[in-house]
Amino acid sequence: MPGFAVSPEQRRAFDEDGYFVTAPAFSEAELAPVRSAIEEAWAARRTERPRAEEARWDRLRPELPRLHRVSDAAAEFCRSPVFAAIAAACIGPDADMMWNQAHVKAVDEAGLTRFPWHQDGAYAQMEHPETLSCWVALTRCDGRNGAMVMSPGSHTALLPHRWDEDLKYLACAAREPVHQLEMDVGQIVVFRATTAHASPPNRGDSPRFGYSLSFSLPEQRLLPSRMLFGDQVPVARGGRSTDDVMREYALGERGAARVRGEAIVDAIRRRLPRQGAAIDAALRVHRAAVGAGDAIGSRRALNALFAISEEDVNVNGDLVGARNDPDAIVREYATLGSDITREQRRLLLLRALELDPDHAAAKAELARLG
Ligand SMILES: O=C(O)CCC(=O)C(=O)O
Repeated sequence: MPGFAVSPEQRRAFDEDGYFVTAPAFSEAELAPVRSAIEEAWAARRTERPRAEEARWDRLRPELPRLHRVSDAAAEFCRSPVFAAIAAACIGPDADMMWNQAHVKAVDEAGLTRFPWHQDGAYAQMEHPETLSCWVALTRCDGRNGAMVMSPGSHTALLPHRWDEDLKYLACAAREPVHQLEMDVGQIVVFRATTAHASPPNRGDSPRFGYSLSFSLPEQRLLPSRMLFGDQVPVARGGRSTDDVMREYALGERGAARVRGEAIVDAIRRRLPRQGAAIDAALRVHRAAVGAGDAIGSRRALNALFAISEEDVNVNGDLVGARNDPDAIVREYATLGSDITREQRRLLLLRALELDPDHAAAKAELARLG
């Protein structure tokens, strides 16, 4: 949205309350293709896991991660100048999107569409304290259909969390005061990784759609493992949107554009050492599209560039690399039935050990697996 900016009051609220809510930053028309991508991913998810317990979650409260890899609309949404402006105001002139996922709440059954109180930092604690999440309303949200509830001032420390087996989510104690948001389509709640939030069940009569994206400094690492985290999609460099920087880089402009463009490309090459050919191909397509003045083609080429990944494997309905909590992995492992292979089991345990090389239970299970 041209002219989108974070106001001084919003920036102050980010420091003092741990969050702020923007005016509508996207129109219904801008969000329509994003919502279609979510609906498509949700429909696909509902065919993936036949076991009744998992199928119930996929139907009621699916989390649909990394849509930027499968949908042009989602990829372009993630790199929107709106998020570049938020990142520039709250993180700094250089920022990456680390993670994106849609949250759907179907019409509730048995209270299962609620999210318990939690801090996103409990799932993925980053080195950089200014790490933030943007939760975008794709349907109007209020108390009836499960709008977000925030706890102002809760962001000063990471709280202890435990696994809520009923809701399959990490949960902390509720923190007073709490404030339930009412959000129109296109509004964003921007909050710190340590801001506690929750949401009640969807008691409305149609699904509620939200999209959550997290941003931090480039090449952020998880604590305590210091592993690089997430997708590292650049959204802002030198306070400018990635698409602008990459366009100037493709046009061969000298100076800052060239330095920033080269740094973006070098970082991708370092992270994906086996994908040199795919990276070169996407850059060639991008350069040709920019040269031809083809705005859609150049955006699509960047979508393809930032979707390149080392092979990640889907196990039990989620990408292995999407799991960030070694304890949760080992608990999940213990409940798995016979419908995943030995190799998939091994990959899960290896992921737990990647996150915490000293995880005793993961080590023991891996030894048992042989
Ligand atoms: O979609 C919701 O209601 C909650 C999502 C959430 O807790 C999050 O994005 O961290």
